[in-house]
Parts: sequence; structure tokens; C-alpha cells
Amino acid sequence: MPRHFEGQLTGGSEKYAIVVARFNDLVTRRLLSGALEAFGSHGVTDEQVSVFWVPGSFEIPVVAERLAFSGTFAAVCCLGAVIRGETNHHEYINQQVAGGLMRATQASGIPILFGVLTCDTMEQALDRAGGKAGNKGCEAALAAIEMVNLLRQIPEVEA
Ligand code: DLZ
Repeated sequence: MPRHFEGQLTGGSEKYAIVVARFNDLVTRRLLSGALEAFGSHGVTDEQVSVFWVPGSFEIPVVAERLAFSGTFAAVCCLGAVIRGETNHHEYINQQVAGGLMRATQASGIPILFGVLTCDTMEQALDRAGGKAGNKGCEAALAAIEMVNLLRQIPEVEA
């Protein structure tokens, strides 16, 4: 029988950062509420959480990377809402944000959670920000706690 490892959903004493985009803040404020509620209901107090606002999703990666390398935070939750407009602007934002966050999490070894909605319509976004399709901010916060607890079980390897 192999040993299984899984991160528990119980917060400890570590600090968490949230990076949230102001663009489409009708949606992102709801994602933020979901994330804060999830942290609170899983043992992470408000004092353990710092929230960093950026203008839009495109600006999330640089701040997330700085926070991940700061040595202060155990995980960084990124929240944004990219909604398809009349141009293909959203495609550039989506690819750059996802790629930037993946590179930063791999380089830092700190979990960076992708709570950035990529939707065709505002209705789809609201559905995923506390509406009928749940709250992706909440899911990002829970994934952050789980990953912190999982990584703690894996010995660090010198590069
Ligand atoms: C410019 C722009 C557009 C068109 N759409 C979105 C969006 O749907 N979601 C989002 O978070 N941000 C958007 N932005 C703003 C960019 O992310 C960025 O803030 C600006 O291009 C300035 O770099």
C-alpha cells in the first residue's frame, strides 16, 4: 500500500498574501470576500492575511512574484476577472498572467494560486464569484492552505 500525502485544510500561524485586480471590481471584490471567508473559516485570521490591490490582472504577476520571494508569505492568492471584450486584448492578458504566475511559483517554490477568472461575459464571471458556479476566490484560498500543508511534508531539495 503506497503512502499518500495530502495537505490538510487547517491554517497554522503562517502569513498569506492576496493580490487582487481592481479592473472589473464588481467581480473581484466578490472573489476577495470569498477568499477572506474561506481563510477565516479554516483558521487563518485577518491578521495573517495581507491584501495587495493592483490596477488590472496584467499587473498581478510582478506583485505576486515580489511577494513570493519576500520570505514573508507562505502562499500568494491571485484574484482577477478577465472578460472578453470587443478586441482580443483579453487573450494577451490571460496568457501573460497564467505564464507569469506559473514561472513565479516554480522559481520561488511558494504556492501562487490562480484565482483569475477568464470569461466570455460578465454573467459568467459573476456566476463564479459567489453565484451559481461557486466562488473561485474561496477555492484559491483553500488551495493555498492545502498546498502550504502539503509542501511542508516534502523535504526541501538543494538546487
Ligand atoms: C485593459 C484591460 C482590459 C481591456 N480588460 C481587462 C480585463 O478584462 N480584466 C482585467 O483584469 N484587466 C483588464 N485590463 C487592464 C489590464 O489588466 C492592465 O491593467 C492595463 O492594460 C494596464 O497595464
